Amino acid sequence: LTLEARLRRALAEGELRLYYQPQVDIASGRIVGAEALLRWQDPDEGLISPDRFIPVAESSGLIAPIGQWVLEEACRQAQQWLTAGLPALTMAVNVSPRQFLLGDLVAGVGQALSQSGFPANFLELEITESAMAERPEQALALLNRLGDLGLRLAVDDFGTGYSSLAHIKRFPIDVLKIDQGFVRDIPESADDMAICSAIIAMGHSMGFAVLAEGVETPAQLDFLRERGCDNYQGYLRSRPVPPDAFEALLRAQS
Ligand code: G
Ligand code: G
Ligand code: MN
Ligand code: NA
Repeated sequence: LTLEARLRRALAEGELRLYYQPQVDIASGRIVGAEALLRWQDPDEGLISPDRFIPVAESSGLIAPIGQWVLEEACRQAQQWLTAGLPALTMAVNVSPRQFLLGDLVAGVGQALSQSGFPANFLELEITESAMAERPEQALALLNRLGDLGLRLAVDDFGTGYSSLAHIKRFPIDVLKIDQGFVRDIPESADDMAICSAIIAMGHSMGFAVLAEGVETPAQLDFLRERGCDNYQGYLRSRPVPPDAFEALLRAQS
């Protein structure tokens, strides 16, 4: 069986899972959000990383039903935590470049929100800057329609793609996510520290919140706090974990 055929079966047989990684408010240390990260629990191979199957999903068109499943499952889970009385969280969902430009994303998001009852203003879509830059006029129209639904928009992997600040400025963006590649070598790399400082200052001056990814050490966190970065994700707080483990993290702080 090809990977594509196996992936098609995985979707039908319910072998896809969402893991969740905390998004932490740097000032208070509290978990204020979750990024949903897709996993494939294959009966033979075990857990398969999205790095292996998202490209296949994108080239085969399976990204549409898989992306829709992710949206619906993330909203369902977030609403369940809300109903259970846990503090409200932003739920961040990755949207692949192909899924972004496919066209029916607005309808799909609307459906995930209405069937779950999850409030739109707590849903955040993560879109890479390259996906936004590929067809900027189409992206602007789409981002405006998504923004009109009331949800939040984040630029994923910021600093690594081919975006122009002229576009970013016109897009209805809420959050810049600093790519983990700029965080990894702090505090050894003066260049990376300068880049992070610049992104934080520029993001704030344009009215965006800034989140740093891939934070693994207290020294990295101290640097980001000192520079006024708003939020972080990374192994320092937690790896992406299954829903029950994430819920335990939430209960431990409430
Ligand atoms: O979770 P890491 O855990 O290994 O994710 C690897 C890559 O897969 C990252 O680039 C991440 O953005 C991407 N990814 C994870 N989950 C999803 C998803 O639900 N949809 C899309 N399009 N990409 C995802
Ligand atoms: O492309 P995106 O930024 O959505 O993907 C996030 C990826 O980063 C996932 O594969 C996730 O598991 C991984 N990740 C999250 N936190 C850390 C971290 O602290 N260190 C490293 N090396 N990877 C991380
Ligand atoms: Mn992401
Ligand atoms: Na990222």
